[in-house]
Amino acid sequence: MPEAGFTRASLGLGGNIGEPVRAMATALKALNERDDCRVVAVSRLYRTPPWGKTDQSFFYNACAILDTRLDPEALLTLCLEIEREMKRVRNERWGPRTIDIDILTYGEVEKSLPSLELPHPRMTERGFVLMPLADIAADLSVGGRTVAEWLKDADVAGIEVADESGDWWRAA
Ligand code: X6L
Ligand code: MG
Ligand code: MG
Repeated sequence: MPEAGFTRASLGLGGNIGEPVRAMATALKALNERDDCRVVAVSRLYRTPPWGKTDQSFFYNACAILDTRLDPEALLTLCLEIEREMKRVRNERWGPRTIDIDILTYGEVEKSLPSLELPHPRMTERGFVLMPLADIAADLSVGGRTVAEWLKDADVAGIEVADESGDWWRAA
């Protein structure tokens, strides 16, 4: 249970150009250093084949559990700010990126705004999200099933563990 005033959220992180692992680690440290956010758990690090637009490099992906006092919109703004500080450039849709930080879930909130849909509408189809998320939140309920249940039906072909430890982000 998060401390009073905090809501437990889950994040998906990924990247496939430059130094994506360092970028993901830097993002997690930036979140953890804030008074209004605490990184509670981080998954193993995964190397994953590109989805959607498949003619690009493999990605690194991971997930994190974050306790935060920010509301969903403020958390989204913060994630986009961190992406921008890390020089993310938004070129083609689904194309290569230095870093991507997605809010997957925010407490039990279900909402649909043009800028933010919770839970993330496609998280339950994506092996590169479900596999890391199952490391740290297998029993989390999303759309009526747990993360572990969604993972059983997901395509995880080609996904490999790149770092077995949950603290790869502290050293990077
Ligand atoms: C048909 C059409 C089937 C589109 C799938 C899937 C589109 C995923 C976009 C899709 C479709 C996405 C990552 C990625 C992207 C990532 C890996 C996306 C957005 N982000 N592949 N592809 N990891 N492995 O973080 O997720 S682009
Ligand atoms: Mg994404
Ligand atoms: Mg994104």
